[in-house]
Amino acid sequence: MKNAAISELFSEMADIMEILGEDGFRINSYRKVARVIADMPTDIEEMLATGKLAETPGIGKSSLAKIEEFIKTGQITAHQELLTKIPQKLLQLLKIPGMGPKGVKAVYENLKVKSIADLKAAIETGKLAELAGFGDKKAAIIAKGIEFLAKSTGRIRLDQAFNAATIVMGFLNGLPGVKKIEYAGSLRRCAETIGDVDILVAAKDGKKIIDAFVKSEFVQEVLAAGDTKGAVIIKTDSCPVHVDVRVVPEKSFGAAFNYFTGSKQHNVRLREIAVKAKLKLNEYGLFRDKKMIAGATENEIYKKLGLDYVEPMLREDRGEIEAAQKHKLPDLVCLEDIKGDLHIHTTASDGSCEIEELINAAKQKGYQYICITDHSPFVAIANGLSPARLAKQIERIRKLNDRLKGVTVWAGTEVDILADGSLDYDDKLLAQLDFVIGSIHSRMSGDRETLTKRVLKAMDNPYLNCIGHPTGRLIGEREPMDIDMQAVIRHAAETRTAMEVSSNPYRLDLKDVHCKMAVEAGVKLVINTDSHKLHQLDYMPFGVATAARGWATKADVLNTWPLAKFKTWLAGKK
Ligand code: DGT
Ligand code: CA
Ligand code: CA
Ligand code: ZN
Repeated sequence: MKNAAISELFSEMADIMEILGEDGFRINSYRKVARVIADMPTDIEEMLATGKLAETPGIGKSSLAKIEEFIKTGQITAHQELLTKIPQKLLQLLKIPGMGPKGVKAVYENLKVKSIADLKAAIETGKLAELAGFGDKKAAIIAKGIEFLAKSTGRIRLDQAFNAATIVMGFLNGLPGVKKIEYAGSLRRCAETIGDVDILVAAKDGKKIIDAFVKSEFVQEVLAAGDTKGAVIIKTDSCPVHVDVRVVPEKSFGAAFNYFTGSKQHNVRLREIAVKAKLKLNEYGLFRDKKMIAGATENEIYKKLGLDYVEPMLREDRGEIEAAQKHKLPDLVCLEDIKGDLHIHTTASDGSCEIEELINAAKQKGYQYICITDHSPFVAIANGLSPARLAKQIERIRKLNDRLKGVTVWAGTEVDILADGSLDYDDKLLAQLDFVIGSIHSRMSGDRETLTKRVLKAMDNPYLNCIGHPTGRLIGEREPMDIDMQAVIRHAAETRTAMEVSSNPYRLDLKDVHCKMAVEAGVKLVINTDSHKLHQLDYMPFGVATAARGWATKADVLNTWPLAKFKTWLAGKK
């Protein structure tokens, strides 16, 4: 689908026009087109062919012509022309967290900044801080943003890695002689970012498979191609991805699967246990002298080492080896346990779905309940609901519920936690809701003490049920807030406040180690998607995996509970 690429071109055109100070009305219409296309669930080419694109609100004649041009030629002349009007490296400034088109325009016009290097210099000489609209604080944030950008290591998000694995596995699946295919490495462990994707194939003739793999059409660059291993960079919709493919004999598949799943630290511990038992463990099998005693499956390897089977999500050497020896591994929460999604936005604020669409989607997923949680007024850019609009929404949801079968819709909110720790609706209104998530969306760069106090104070509100995306990080884009998580978790236990695990692959917030702290403190988790679009409801497995990496069981996760039990728990706070 060319949707993403076209949407990006329109927003880039809008960015350039904004930097050049062109007509605001046109800029907005380009942004609108970008948004409409990004939200479009069907292939834009198909929409164009069937004439549906021309009827889509927000897409005028001139945009239509540009889209048509892109589909025919792979570029848009107007875009190319805009690019000639600005310095080549200027757009890179937009990648810095804290810099928008307005900021870029200001530094370009007033300080002649044409690149990130120029901007760095302007920060060092203090010129940026002197510029109207910036100041010391903002300059410091931007300096941090530049550092952050430089540090980003090329690791990719879980969703991007899964897409890449799907492409490659789909291809390998069609090759003759392939007995088994699995993904291993950090992807199988569902780590929060992925360095490269490791795929394992069981087959006799490795060379044939590697040859076919490195020649496949999605390959952009071949890094290595041997008899049993190929390493390449593949093209995907979102980014280039490094993929390693290894071919092993079927009788060693379990040993290889175990070895290449890692983590390295977990492997080291396993090998130590083997050595103590006078055995040898490597990627070919578990051996006593020269005799292989296990290797075809992971299960038999763990068993022969005297361990219970360890789920990949736990293989980080964070106590799982000891627990496996004592038969004390947790029975991890899994996707099938999830009974509802409790953080979803609708068109009332900044979501793109109607409540009715969400109900249908929830039914398809077999959920028993969902909760609608639009924003509160403080986040004006997200069209947060005024108290009156929220009251109306509550009424509407109650009416809808009367007619519903099989699934219950809760009226909720994602209310802003304001700078002083108070909530953005009054208690009287909050009291009418089924579920209240409180989140921080402003002044996120405050100091540790201020931010921690702010969260603790919010939890004291008797109507607050859950802290949403507690650290506010965006993987690869924004650092987490500096918060004393130990203190927050302790207070969550004291106030019967749950902590959210956001399944959005940019967030995964709480992260795994914080989930484990929460679980150990007896704090309940809620695994949500924070969906703004329909397809984002599918993010749930990422959150479940993150909670599982934090050793969470079904009992630790409120939205695996039956409705009545959940309600009773919630009632206990007030
Ligand atoms: P990544 O790709 O950085 O996200 O992380 P992994 O865990 O996928 O690491 P990768 O791709 O370098 O290697 C895959 C697995 O292979 C790793 O989890 C464990 C195993 N492995 C790789 N190198 C070593 C090593 O030097 N020693 C041991 N014991 N295992 C290794
Ligand atoms: Ca890897
Ligand atoms: Ca690798
Ligand atoms: Zn949200």
